[in-house]
Amino acid sequence: MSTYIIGDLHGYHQQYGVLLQQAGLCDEDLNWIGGTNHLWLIGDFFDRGQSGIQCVDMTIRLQQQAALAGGQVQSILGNHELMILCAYRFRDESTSDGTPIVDQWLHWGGMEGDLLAFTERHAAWIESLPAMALVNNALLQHADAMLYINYGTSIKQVNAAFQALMSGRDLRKWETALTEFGEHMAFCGLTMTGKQRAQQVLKLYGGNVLIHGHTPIPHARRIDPVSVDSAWTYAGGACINVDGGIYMGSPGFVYELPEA
Ligand SMILES: [Mn+2]
Repeated sequence: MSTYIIGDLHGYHQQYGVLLQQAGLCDEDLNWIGGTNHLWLIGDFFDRGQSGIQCVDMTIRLQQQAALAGGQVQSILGNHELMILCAYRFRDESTSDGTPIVDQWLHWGGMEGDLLAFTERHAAWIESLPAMALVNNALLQHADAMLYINYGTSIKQVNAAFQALMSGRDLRKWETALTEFGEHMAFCGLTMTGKQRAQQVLKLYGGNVLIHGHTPIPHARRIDPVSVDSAWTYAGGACINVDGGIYMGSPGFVYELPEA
């Protein structure tokens, strides 16, 4: 049994299908042939590209097929899932500075077609996603940001706090969380500072390596997206970025997580 991780899809379902076939997890009709293998998505299915809903629908279908085969498909919550859910739940309301929620979401890269196709089923699926998970002694979280510490000091607490936030209707709390998710590259910057932050997070939540998406590797490394076809290990080996930057033109990749 192997565990695979796919990074931020941002509405590129065709590239998602290509990656699943390349990894031997799906056939050409995009049915699960991955047997008992495990697949994790790191979040950010929506926005920028046109087909966020298709990315999620494919994932839900694969979850059902994989479960029948004794495998698993799971996902971490990304900030763009929180954004579209916010646009769906609060579509007639405005941000604290008076911007209509839907306008704000469009500004963040929202695609109108996704919101039109969004149903209560998609909302329930997003609300069930964990913000963090420990898999093979690797800590999986969507963002290279420090916000998780504001939600709890254990993975269980953080996941419960995000689930409470998403089932609640306090728009100001959603705004706070989305603002906090705006942080990127908390584990980069000055090498020692970034590495120390990553080690702090790992010490708190467990795991010997922190795996995240959220910041496209071509952006973080200032390299050509077309050349990005593998994960980026940095901060002295403490962090692995799995966001290839598919929406920027990277072919993307599937990261195989070593066994613990
Ligand atoms: Mn993100």
